[in-house]
Amino acid sequence: KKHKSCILWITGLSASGKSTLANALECRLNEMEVHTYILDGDNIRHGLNKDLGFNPEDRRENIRRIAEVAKLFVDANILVITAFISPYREDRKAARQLVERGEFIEIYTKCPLNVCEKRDPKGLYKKARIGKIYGFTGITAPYEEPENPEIIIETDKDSTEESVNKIIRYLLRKEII
Ligand code: GGZ
Repeated sequence: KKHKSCILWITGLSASGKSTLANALECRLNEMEVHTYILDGDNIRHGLNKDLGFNPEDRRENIRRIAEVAKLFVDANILVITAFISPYREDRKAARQLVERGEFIEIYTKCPLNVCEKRDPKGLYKKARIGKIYGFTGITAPYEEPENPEIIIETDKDSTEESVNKIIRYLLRKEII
């Protein structure tokens, strides 16, 4: 079955649901015989970008390299899903400009900070609050909200299934899949 490719760029706070959404989305797309690849912290920050930390310059370089890799996947006609905080508007814009218009789909996993902080699956917010992590997004480092994302998912309100449906409908409407 033939399909086009694009970058589904998921941005949002730590514990906002980026990885959960990426994985559920990949499952559904694969059922539809769409070829996908997820870029996330596990396969990027532990490999290609293991020389990078979390200061603003390193985050910028992290996102720049990820965007370049994502572009290669688009060239290979694989629908790429990225799941990084990507806190800076300017860096997301630069990523968008690497590919053709319509090939970069920004998905904002919108979730109030207090909800993310309550979830705190890795205890990182707690560590940030007591000063054991310096420069943690949302606490002591900025997160610049997307101004015009193609899709907003309110992860404290919408179920994962409904969120996946919303994205699939978007991709069908744009005739990407
Ligand atoms: C934010 C941090 C930090 C700091 C470690 N700030 O919830 P997680 O654990 O699994 O996801 C977070 C991940 C963020 O990496 P990204 O590559 O997505 O960030 S960025 O796009 O800003 O470059 C968190 C963990 O790494 N983590 N220290 N200081 N998140």
